[in-house]
Amino acid sequence: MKFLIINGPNLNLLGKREPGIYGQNSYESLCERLKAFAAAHGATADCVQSNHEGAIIDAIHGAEGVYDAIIMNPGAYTHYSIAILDALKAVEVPCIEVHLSNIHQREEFRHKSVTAPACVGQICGLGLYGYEAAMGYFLEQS
Ligand code: CA2
Repeated sequence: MKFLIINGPNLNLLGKREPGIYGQNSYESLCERLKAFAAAHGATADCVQSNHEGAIIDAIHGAEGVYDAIIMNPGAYTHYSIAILDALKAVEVPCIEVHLSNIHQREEFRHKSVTAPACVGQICGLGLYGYEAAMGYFLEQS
């Protein structure tokens, strides 16, 4: 299986700020870990991070016919990007939404995901493991 891992705004700062919420691992180590997990299961994972909504939409469009599944943490776009919701609906590549933190234990405005309805499912609160759990789900389905 070929996975595309998309991380949205500010996730490039992982490990540099707010370690109490997002953990101590850097974005680079997250990608290394996910690539290693994929390889250990006979799969591949490409990682993309952007602070720009349009670039995320382009990555989703570009996944069609190239990747078997998307695993995406849309960051704060989760809570208001109808454009990302529409992009997910426009492609046939299945997506699981992942959040490092438990968005339901946080501010009210983080409880709602506008993008999750276009996803197979949503995993939150499990830190980096959430991305591996998402890959594990797709691997088991294949
Ligand atoms: O819990 C998650 O994974 C979030 O998607 C992270 C987003 C937040 O807006 C969502 O509500 C939940 C924020 C990502 C910010 O990432 C940072 C990482 C390190 C330091 C500062 C920000």
